[in-house]
This record gives sequence, structure tokens and C-alpha cells, in this order.
Amino acid sequence: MAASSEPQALDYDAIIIGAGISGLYQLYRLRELGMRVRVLEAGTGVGGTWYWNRYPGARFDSESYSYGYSFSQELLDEWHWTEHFSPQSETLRYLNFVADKLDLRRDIQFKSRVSAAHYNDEGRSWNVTLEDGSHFTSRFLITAIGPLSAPTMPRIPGVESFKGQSCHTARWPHEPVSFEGKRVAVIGTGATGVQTIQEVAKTAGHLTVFQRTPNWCAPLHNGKIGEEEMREIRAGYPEMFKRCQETFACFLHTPDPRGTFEVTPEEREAFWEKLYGEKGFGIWQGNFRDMLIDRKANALISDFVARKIRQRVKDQAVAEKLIPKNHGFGTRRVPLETRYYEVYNQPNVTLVDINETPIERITPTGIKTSGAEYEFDIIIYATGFDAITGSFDRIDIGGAGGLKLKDKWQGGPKTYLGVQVEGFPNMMMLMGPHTALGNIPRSIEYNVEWVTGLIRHMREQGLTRAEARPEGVKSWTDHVVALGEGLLSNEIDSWMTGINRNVDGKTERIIARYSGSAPAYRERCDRVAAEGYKEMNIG
Ligand code: NA7
Repeated sequence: MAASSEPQALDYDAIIIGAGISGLYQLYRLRELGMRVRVLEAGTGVGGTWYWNRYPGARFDSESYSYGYSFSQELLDEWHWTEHFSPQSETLRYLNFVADKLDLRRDIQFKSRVSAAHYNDEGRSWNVTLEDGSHFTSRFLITAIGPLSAPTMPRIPGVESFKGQSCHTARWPHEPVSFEGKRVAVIGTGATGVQTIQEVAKTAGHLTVFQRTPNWCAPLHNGKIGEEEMREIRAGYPEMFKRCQETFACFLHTPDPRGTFEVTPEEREAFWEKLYGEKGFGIWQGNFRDMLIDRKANALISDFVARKIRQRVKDQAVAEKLIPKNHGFGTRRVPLETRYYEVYNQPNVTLVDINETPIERITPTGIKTSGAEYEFDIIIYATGFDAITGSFDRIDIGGAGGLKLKDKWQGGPKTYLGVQVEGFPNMMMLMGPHTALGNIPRSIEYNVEWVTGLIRHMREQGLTRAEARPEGVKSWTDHVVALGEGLLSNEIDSWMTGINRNVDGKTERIIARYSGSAPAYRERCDRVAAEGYKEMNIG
């Protein structure tokens, strides 16, 4: 145990940044190892994504029961999901239930936003500083900061001048907001905008949607879950979680082994009708295996969904605006919806295509485009996130010898298994760049267990420093980049390719996501553990 300070001299054995789904589970697992752990959380409560994203209409679009934690029989036995796709309020209640049940709160420090984290070579430890200036030392730093947690406002002049109520969806107030009779604007039509729009349209006096790029949306088909159905779901948990372990992206849905052109046009149409009529992500995640790599296959499914939009929207000029023209179905994240397209048939809803009439400025009373001036009581910014690396960029992370993570990742992240970065010893990332995202809690459980295994190994062996080797980083990063080749989604601007024009330096596409299968990812990581982590520099 050379050149390391005594563990007791450090404030903690591990600091975890974030009390969302990853942070909560990591805390639980490290506590089991008998470690002194502190979770630093910016919010006033647990839940991460589900704490912050309280906007109207926010809900899961993965089946609730496939999204909860699987590791504890007690949690599975006691929790009752009331809808197939639970609303944010229920999901947040669930995460609070988990925190209480596992007695997690006593190690979580709320209202504690981390501003900096610097590695200390000599002490083999991290110095973590909060925005209020307080700081702590710890052997390990575990980032549980989420891939979509740094919201971005649009760069439109005058945003600050608006006199009415305005809010980014990820910073929605805790108090209810009434739209009854109000003039409401929504800017943004991603998964968040779509959920917001369909909810606000129910009561707003008038809703005006400002759309830059339409997305391909598909029906969610939500429904209530009664006692009897919940009993069946509980009985089926072992089989369901086993299936999630086997599918490509840990969803209940996985690509159909057939190619689009291996079936007759009638069979194809019937299959797509079936998927369009079924719950959840099937149409995206359970479609023909070539849908996201073969241009002709992709054009056909896009045409199918376009026909659906034309059937659902009465005014065909509006329908055309809602049909994406610059990307094919599934090449961006597919928002799942409930009567989203029908919203545009309502007399209280207007769609403004801001490619035709760009927004010039936000005014004290509303929004001015090149074509008109609109007055609003409420402006909702559903303008998304500085995704994947954005939450890292917002913390001054310095590694060995003062190396900055932001500099290290210029031009795109470089990681070892998506968990470690060379030059940043003892820093482990949960849901960092280059990990398998998919059905996030399933991926999180694996990520946390792998990190826990590494730390357990180090403690058992009396080791105090773990760092990825340069060749390990190169080979994993090359592998992730190679996996992304030929994917149509990597030819398109979206948060998945790291594009966000509201942030400096985020205008070039990068490969930030692992796009191989989750089973292959786990196999690779399991092998590293089975071989005693000899691929890493541990001492
Ligand atoms: P997204 O999917 O990144 O969507 C953001 C939306 O905001 C999108 O429609 C953008 O249009 C629009 N946007 C962003 N900036 C502007 C400006 N300046 N002017 C007009 N419109 C703008 O974020 P979400 O929150 O919906 O979803 C993120 C993920 O969270 C989602 O995929 C789920 O996985 C959970 P653009 O497409 O860039 O033209």
C-alpha cells in the first residue's frame, strides 16, 4: 500500500455524485462492503431525472415493471405500479419508497451541488468541492450524474425579458401550474415536448407549438394496472428480468431476427400494424433487424409511420409539417405518445414551423417570429439537454497531474468500458459515455455491480489505486466507434450524437454511446473481472 494516506484520514471511502437511480443503488452496494459513503445531491430530494423532470405529462415510456430495481425481492413484493407507463409523480414516489426502505437518506447530503473534483496523486484520493465552498476528501469518486441532466435553454435573444411565467421542462416548479384558459407556448418537440404538448393541450386556452424539427412519434398505449394484473406481473418478475438480460438493449422488446425484405409486403405491413398497435417501444426496439442500418428498409418503415400521421391529422398541410423530412424513423429517439397527433386537430392548438418563420426574439409579452408576434401567459422550454458529456463538463474535474477531463475529452469521450478514464484514477462513472444505455435501470444495475466488484476486489487485496491503461482506453474507444459505423442514427444530428447548438463546441457529431448489445457489453466487463482486473493498473 505505497504512497497512500490512511483511509481514516480521508473524510469518506467513497463519494457518489447524484442521488438518482444509479447513486441510490451504488450507495446501497458500497454500504454492504462496510464503506463510509457520502452521496452529494444538488436537489432537495432523491430521484435524479424523476426529481427534476416534473413537467406536465412526464412519464416513463418503458414498461414501469421492467424499469424498477430488480435486486431486492422485498422491493419487488411491496411496490405496486398503477400504470403500464407510470407518470413522473409515481416514479418519484417509488424512488422515495426505495430510499426509505433501504434507509439510504442518512448518507445523502441534499442541496449540495458539486462544482469541482480534483485527484490528489500523493493521497490517492479525491478532493471534492461544493458550490458553497465546503469540501471533502474520499478514496473513490463515483459519478452518478446521468446522461440527460444538464438542461439547455435556447439561444434566443430576449429570453430574460419575458414578463409572464416561463420555465425549462427539467426545472419545472414543485407547485402545480394551471393552464386553464391560458395562452401557452411550447418550444421543442423532442420526447419531452411531445409529452408536454399532449398534456397542456387538454386545458390551455390556446397552445402554440414552435417546432424546428419534427420527430417520428409512435403510440404508447398506456393502461392502468389493477390488483390482479399486478399479482401476475409480480409472479412473472423472474422471467421478465431474465428476458431483459437477454435482449439487445435490456428492453422487453428486441429486434426481430428477420430482415425487412425477407417477408412479403403484406407480411411487412401486418407486422408494422401489429407493432403500431402494441404497447411501448416495440416499433422502435422490436422492429426488423435491418431497420436502422439499411436505407431502403428505413425508408419503408418511415413511409408507414408517415401514412399513420396523415391519417391522424385532419389538415394535411399540418400533417406534412409533422412528418420528419431530414431523418428516417428510429434514427433519433422515438417519442411515445398518447393522442399527440390528434392534438393538432383541436381548435385551441396551433403549430408554428420555425423553419418557415424563425423565432427572432422573446419579447416581454411573448414570442416574435419573422411572420408574426404572439402573446403568451406561459412559455415552456422543452429544449433538451447538453447530453452525455454535458453533466461532466459542468464540474471542474481534474485528474492526475492536473489533467482536466474536459480537455481530455475534446473531440469526443475516450473511456475504458465507459467506466474509467485514463489519468483519472479511482474515478468510476455510472451511465457515463460509452456504456450500454438502453433500458437505463437494467444497465445501471449491471454498471453498479461491476464497480462494486472492482472496489470489493481492491479492498480485499489492500489496493488503493485503480486506473484504466491507455491501451485499454484505446481499444474500448475504437470498439465503440467501430460499432457505430453504418448506423443511420450516427448520420443524424441529435443529443445521441452529441449535437446541441445551444452549447458552445457541441456542433460536431461524436460517438458518445455504446451501440453494441447489452449482453456483449456485460460479457466483456465480466471477463475483465474474472481475470482479476489485470487489464487495469491497480496497485
Ligand atoms: P431533445 O430530444 O433534445 O429535444 C429538444 C427539442 O428542442 C428539439 O425539438 C429541438 O429541436 C428543440 N430546440 C432546441 N433548441 C432550440 C431552439 N434554439 N429553437 C427551437 N427549438 C429548439 O430533448 P428532450 O428533453 O425532448 O428529450 C431528451 C431525452 O430525454 C429523450 O430523448 C429521452 O430519452 C429523455 P431540434 O430537433 O434540435 O431541431
